[in-house]
Amino acid sequence: MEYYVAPGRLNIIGEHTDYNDGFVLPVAVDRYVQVGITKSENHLVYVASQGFGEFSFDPKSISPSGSWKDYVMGIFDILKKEKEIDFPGLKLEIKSNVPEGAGLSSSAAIEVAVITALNGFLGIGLTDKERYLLSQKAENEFVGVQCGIMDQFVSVMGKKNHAIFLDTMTLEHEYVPLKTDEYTLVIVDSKVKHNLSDGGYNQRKEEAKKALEEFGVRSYRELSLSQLFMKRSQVSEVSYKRAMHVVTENERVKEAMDILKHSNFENLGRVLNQSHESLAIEYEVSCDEVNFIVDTLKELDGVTGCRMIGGGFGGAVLAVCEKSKVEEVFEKVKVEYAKKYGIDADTYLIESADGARQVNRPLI
Ligand code: GAF
Repeated sequence: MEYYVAPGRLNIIGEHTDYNDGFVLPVAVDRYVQVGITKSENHLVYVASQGFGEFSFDPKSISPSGSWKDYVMGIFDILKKEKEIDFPGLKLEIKSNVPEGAGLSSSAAIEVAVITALNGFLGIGLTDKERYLLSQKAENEFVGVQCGIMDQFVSVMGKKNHAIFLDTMTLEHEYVPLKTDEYTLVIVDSKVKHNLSDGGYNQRKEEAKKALEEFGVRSYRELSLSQLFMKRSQVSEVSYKRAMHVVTENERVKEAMDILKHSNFENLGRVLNQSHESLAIEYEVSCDEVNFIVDTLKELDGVTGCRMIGGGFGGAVLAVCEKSKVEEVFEKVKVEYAKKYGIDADTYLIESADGARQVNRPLI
């Protein structure tokens, strides 16, 4: 059996900008989806997944199931359609230690791990760019979530000890060294996921597109803050708010990159706080539980700032925290959250990692 891994990702800043021609600043993290791959004895593909059970399918006739299996089958489907791959029977053994729903993009990690395994094992010869673009296409077309390119991009292109500044319009990118000094990035998972999540995501995408039409521009790159103010009375309230988030979030991504390059890591906290406010008030993708965690963290000694991460409507919060205070902060936020909502929040310390690759022996 050959083994391949793809990392989850943490987005430092640039939320809901990747499908709006914007900027993002993600990091690949040391949590992986691992795919073991070998030939099967017949023409079927057998998938065994720790935690999710087993299933099999005929790669000649694939259709969506409406479940997590679509992240796997979607990759076969897109490779068949776009690269005319005639798959032999295969056995895939999938394991993951990327926490689900914690804003670390476990779904993109499955897609990228599967495409990297198929590419390596069958010698398909895909470039890095093809791996992330085809993974995104599988999610858009087969899974039916209209996600941007960020998650798949960083799962393929990640680099240990670096964040990636990515222009999602041109795909130009720059690796920015992550020097956190006495600070670190931590995650608190609210463990709530409101029903809106996928539908709400697609709806925000539509609203952001409609806002562009109302402002009379083709891309958010043509819209400045002063134009936003000037045209305020000519557009709907929703369009104004969505555009306000996208335009200001892009500025915050540039500021965050500057902080990573030139100043103290602790200053990142201030920009994260601003991002959260914008996501909660202008883009309206947060929820009570996540806002509570943000408000609680902000009051704790050792935290310089925090914000919701990922698609929203639940999920996790990212905070910049003094290394020496992490345990205390985790303990306090868990107690307060449990008191208020009766939920035991999960907490994670984050380390950066390299992008998807073959490994000599299983990591998980
Ligand atoms: C999800 C999507 F998959 C990303 O493409 C991105 O839009 C993110 O939500 C919000 O920034 O993770």
